[in-house]
Amino acid sequence: MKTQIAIVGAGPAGLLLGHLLRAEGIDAVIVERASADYVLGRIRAGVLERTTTRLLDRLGLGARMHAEGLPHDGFHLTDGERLIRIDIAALTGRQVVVYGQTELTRDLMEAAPGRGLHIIYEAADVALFDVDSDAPYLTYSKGGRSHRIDAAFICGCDGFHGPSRKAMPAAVAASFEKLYPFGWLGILSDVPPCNHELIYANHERGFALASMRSATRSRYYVQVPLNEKLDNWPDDRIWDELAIRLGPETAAQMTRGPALEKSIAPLRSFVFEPMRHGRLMLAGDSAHIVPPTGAKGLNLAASDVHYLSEALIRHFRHGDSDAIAGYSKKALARIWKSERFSWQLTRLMHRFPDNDAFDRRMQLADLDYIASSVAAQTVIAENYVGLPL
Ligand code: RFL
Ligand code: PHB
Repeated sequence: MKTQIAIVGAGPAGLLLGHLLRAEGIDAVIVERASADYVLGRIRAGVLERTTTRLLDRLGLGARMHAEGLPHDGFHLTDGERLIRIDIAALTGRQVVVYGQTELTRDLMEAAPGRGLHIIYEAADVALFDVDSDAPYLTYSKGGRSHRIDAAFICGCDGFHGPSRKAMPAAVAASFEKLYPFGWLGILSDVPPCNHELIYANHERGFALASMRSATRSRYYVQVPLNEKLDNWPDDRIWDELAIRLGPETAAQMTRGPALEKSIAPLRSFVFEPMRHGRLMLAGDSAHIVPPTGAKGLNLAASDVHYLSEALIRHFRHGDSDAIAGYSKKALARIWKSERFSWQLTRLMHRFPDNDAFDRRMQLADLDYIASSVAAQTVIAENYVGLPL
């Protein structure tokens, strides 16, 4: 098969990129290792910045997000005792929208056939070749046969564990990584949220987050040690721990229910540079990871593909390849600022095993300062709603 752009991975980055290219009449084919149901079964992000919602609107695919998504004017930080509201609407004039990654992914997947975006699911053994030549290609196997796709460019949107980043020669690349000594245990339950806005809590026992997917579906997280076993956390223990960490006022509003999904995700900061080599470009989690504390991962994937689609469109429309050459630098400038924000918020809100009493007092003083300073709240708000493209 021959196409203009071969995309590896049908997560948010690959799907959004495919649609943005198709909207300009550029041919794109996505190869995805998993089945559509498997991709939709992964419970992940929940908070969309305006840069992300605007992309969906531009594609004319925002109807369900506007109907079912929950616009939020603010969120809360707490030290387990008092709530500090960050009024993002008043401080920045913008909102965020709570709309699950699974819903956004479903909207993009369902619209694909009608827009000529070809997605090949269950494509095994994807391998990339000749990415530094004018004729890159990839191969995959499906149905017991091996297949080949020739393309003008290959876009690696295959997440942290995919093959695209590994196809970049080590000699031209550098990676930067920070592993955190804890993970987030997430629980999804069909109970009403405890608050109409998100609450990020720093309790002496560790971090907790109260989030949601809808007026009847809640998403909560608690910080747990790295390598913690899910078996150690029956539902009741999670609810008890949330009640302690979120504080008595919030706990009084919390409805408990059975877990629809429970999982533990490790926390990591990671950046890979550069994001382009020859005719291979990376976007989303394949090039960078942020800890989920700032809700930036999916939104960064969206801003990457915004830059990348613009560069590819300029190449095909105007024969201008400067934009492709400049893609990595442009995307990385925004990525590093989101890395910084996610890292800072993670440090502010979590209990680190080597924290001593002084470190704890520093966190509390930081929260106290934020509570009293509009300037400090503005810094948090403007990062949370998303920096300009
Ligand atoms: P994805 O979503 O990982 O998609 C990559 C796709 O590539 C496929 N793939 C392959 N395909 C073909 N061949 C191979 N060999 C392949 N290997 C992999 C995979 O099957 C998959 O379908 O990456 P993408 O598109 O870059 O999107 C990134 C986001 O998914 C991620 O950044 C966010 O989920 C992060 N994140 C959050 N982001 C936010 O913006 N706001 C949030 O509130 C938020 N909360 C979260 C999060 C991530 C979490 N976890 C579990 C990591 C909460 C959690 C708990
Ligand atoms: C979520 O609802 O899954 C969520 C919300 C905010 C975050 C991370 C995850 O910062």
